[in-house]
Formats: sequence, C-alpha cells, structure tokens
Amino acid sequence: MLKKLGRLTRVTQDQEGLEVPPGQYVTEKFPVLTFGPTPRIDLDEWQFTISGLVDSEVALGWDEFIALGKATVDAEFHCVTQWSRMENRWEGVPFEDVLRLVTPKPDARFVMVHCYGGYTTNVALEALRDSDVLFAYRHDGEPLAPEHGGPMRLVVPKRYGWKSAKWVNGMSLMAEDAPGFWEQRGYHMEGDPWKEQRFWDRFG
Ligand SMILES: Nc1nc2c(c(=O)[nH]1)N[C@H]1C(S)=C(S)[C@@H](COP(=O)(O)O)O[C@H]1N2
Ligand SMILES: [Mo]
Repeated sequence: MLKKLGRLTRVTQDQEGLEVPPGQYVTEKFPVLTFGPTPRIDLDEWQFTISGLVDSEVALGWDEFIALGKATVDAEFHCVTQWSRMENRWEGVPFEDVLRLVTPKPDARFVMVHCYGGYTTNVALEALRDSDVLFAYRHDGEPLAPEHGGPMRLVVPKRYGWKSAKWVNGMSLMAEDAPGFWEQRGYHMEGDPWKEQRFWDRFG
C-alpha cells in the first residue's frame, strides 16, 4: 500500500518494484545536501592525493585521474535524512582503478576521504573495493553539477549518502577506523542503509 506524505511516498518498493531500505521515502527529485558552501574548483588546479599507509604517496591532476579508467554505474542513493533517489546513472573512474596506483601496506583497512572545503568521511577499504564504487564526474548523462559535487565526487551506493563525499581531493589509508565529519557528530561508522545504520551508539 502506498501512503502519500507530501511530495514523498512512503514505500517498501518503488513504482518500478525496486526495494527501498527501511525507513526511507522515494523521491524523484535530486535534493542537495551540503554542510557549508559549495566550493568552486578549477580543473587546472584540481588535484587528488593518495596518502597514509601506501608504499609511496601519489598526487594526480585532472587529466591523469580521468585517464585511469571509466565505468558507468546505475545505482540507488539513500540519504540518512530519509530520501532515496532510486535511479541514478553515474559515470566516472572506478575506485579500484585509482587504488591500483599504490600498494597499500598490509595493515591498511580503512580510508579517510578528503574534500575541498574540509569535509571528510571514513569508509572501510573493503567496502570501497566493491565494483559499484566510483569517483563520478557525470550524473544522468550530464556533467556533475557543482552543488552535487562537481567536478568529482565519490559514490558508494551501498552506504548512506554522507559517505558519497562531494568535491573529493584525496584519500588517506589507515590501520584503525577514525570518524569523519558526520561520524564525529554521531553518524554511524559504517552506514549501511539496509541495516539502518544511521547513528552510532558508542555504548550500545
Ligand atoms: N564534501 C561534502 N560531501 C558531502 C556532503 C557535504 O556536506 N560535503 N553531504 C553528504 C550528504 S549528507 C549527502 S546525503 C550527499 C548528498 O549528495 P547530493 O547533494 O548530491 O544529493 O552528499 C554527501 N557528501
Ligand atoms: Mo545525507
């Protein structure tokens, strides 16, 4: 049964029959969810750095980064504020093609993703190595808009949206998990929408 709640529809399946994670509402729109202003980054100055527990650190410019690989991923997008946008076509560089540039140290198990503007988020390296994870620069056939993370954002479809960091400029490999921007403010360290891992109860 579909129950209309304003512009959003409370469902366990969307109109196409796709399953929606618990507690989420489907929207056809693409809301913008950003803490703080939208950074504007010139492609000539854009840089991506891989640091931390790697054999040697790497810094890449835009053209080098784009040349690493190309994939198209159709994926759901689930924000912890309860909206889900079920159909998104992302085009970009697969995470695995970026990781291939370095040799992670054996104890590297977590990644801190860094962004222009100072936002950070932590994700397990294993979760990022999933074949649907990519650094995206196109969305639904258009260049990725600045408010949605253009020129380049991370997309981690199997995690809540706050792990899909916008305006990425680097990642650091770590042995121990450490909280990023929202994780420091109570959001879950893993954030799997199918397990409804919204908030982190450090004592629970
Ligand atoms: N750099 C940065 N990335 C970010 C955010 C942010 O505030 N800054 N917000 C996150 C949150 S909470 C969500 S739900 C998604 C929203 O992506 P959208 O604005 O493209 O819908 O971006 C995530 N990535
Ligand atoms: Mo979000």
